[in-house]
Order: sequence, then C-alpha cells, then structure tokens
Amino acid sequence: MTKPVVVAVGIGSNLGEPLAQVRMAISELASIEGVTLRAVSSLYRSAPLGPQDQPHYINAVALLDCVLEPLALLDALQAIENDHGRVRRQRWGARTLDLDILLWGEAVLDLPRLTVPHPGVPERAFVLYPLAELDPELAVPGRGRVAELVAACPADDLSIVEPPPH
Ligand code: A4P
Ligand code: MG
Repeated sequence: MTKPVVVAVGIGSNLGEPLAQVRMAISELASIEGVTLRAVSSLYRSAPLGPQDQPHYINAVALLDCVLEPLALLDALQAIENDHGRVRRQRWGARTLDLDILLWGEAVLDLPRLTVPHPGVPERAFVLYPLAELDPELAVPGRGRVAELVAACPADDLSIVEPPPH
C-alpha cells in the first residue's frame, strides 16, 4: 500500500450558485477513488483577485489523504471542474468552479501542468485563512509555516459565511 500524502486543495467559485458549487465540489472530492477527505474549512466570501468586474468568490480549502500520483489527482480535479460547466477563458476571470492543488505534503513539483506549492499560497488571504483554520503548522516549502504567512497577510474583506460542511 502506498502511504497517503496530505494534500491541500483550494476551492473557488464566483458564478452560478457559488455556495452550492463549493458544497457539491467538497462531496465530489470525497468520492474520488484514492482520496479520503480529512478536513474541510469554513466557507469564506472574498473579493475578487484580478479583474474587478466579476462577482465576489466563495472559497474553501480541503485537506485530503491521497494515494494517487499528482497528475492523476489533477486529472480528477479537472474532470470535476468540467462537470461544473467550467469553460477556461480569461486568466483570473470568473468561473463556476476552480480547484487548485495548493500543497502536496512538503513536496515541490515543477511540471508543465502542475506547480506545487501553488504560487498564490504565500500571499492569498482566501487560501491562508482557511489553511490556518485547518492546520497552522502546515509547511509551505521554501516559504515557512502557514501560521507565519497568515500573520503577515491582511484579511481584507474576507468573511466566513458558513461553517465547515459535515
Ligand atoms: N496548474 C499548474 N499548477 C497547478 C496547481 N497547483 N493546481 C495548471 C491546479 N492547476 C495547476 O489553470 C490553468 C492550468 O494551471 C491548468 O490547466 C493546470 O494544468 P486554470 O484553473 O485553467 O486557470 P486559472 O485558474 O484561471 O489560472 P490560475 O493562474 O491557476 O488562476 P488561479 O491562481 O487559480 O486564480 N479571487 C478570489 N477572491 N478567489 C479565488 O478563488 N481565483 C482566481 C484564479 C483569481 N481570483 C480569485 C480566485
Ligand atoms: Mg486554477
């Protein structure tokens, strides 16, 4: 048996019904073969990073125990995004569902399709606050612990809209 790796996945949505999209994505993550859901953060509302002419986002982070290879998990996440009607258009533009691999244990991956840690982790409030809620001791390789990064990151107008789903 392969030993599971703790993987952090960022969930974001700002089109359709974002709260419903995020709730559904969480149960879909739990049903990926080779993945066990360890913990899920609260659901947060956040101002858009990037183009401002788009709605606010709902964001959350899930911690998974994963025995899949990184690209196999990425394929599974992209299949879920596609099921949610995601069409890839403008970079940082509005989307029904975005699933990002934030951390892969303490691994550093630099593949054509996959950069880990996700480059946004160290400075994005909508990633760091949910991560800190789950485990402030998590390491972001090369950047320090989540607790230190979150202490240096203004919360802006990030707010919790819903407790973690069960
Ligand atoms: N890719 C590389 N590394 C990764 C990774 N660690 N996880 C590749 C997932 N995918 C990764 O992604 C483009 C390609 O990135 C994929 O094909 C994959 O092979 P995409 O999801 O199609 O494009 P994107 O999400 O528009 O681009 P990008 O640069 O990944 O954007 P981000 O960083 O995901 O940011 N504001 C708020 N408040 N909340 C948000 O969640 N999200 C974004 C998108 C912008 N503004 C936001 C939010
Ligand atoms: Mg993305």
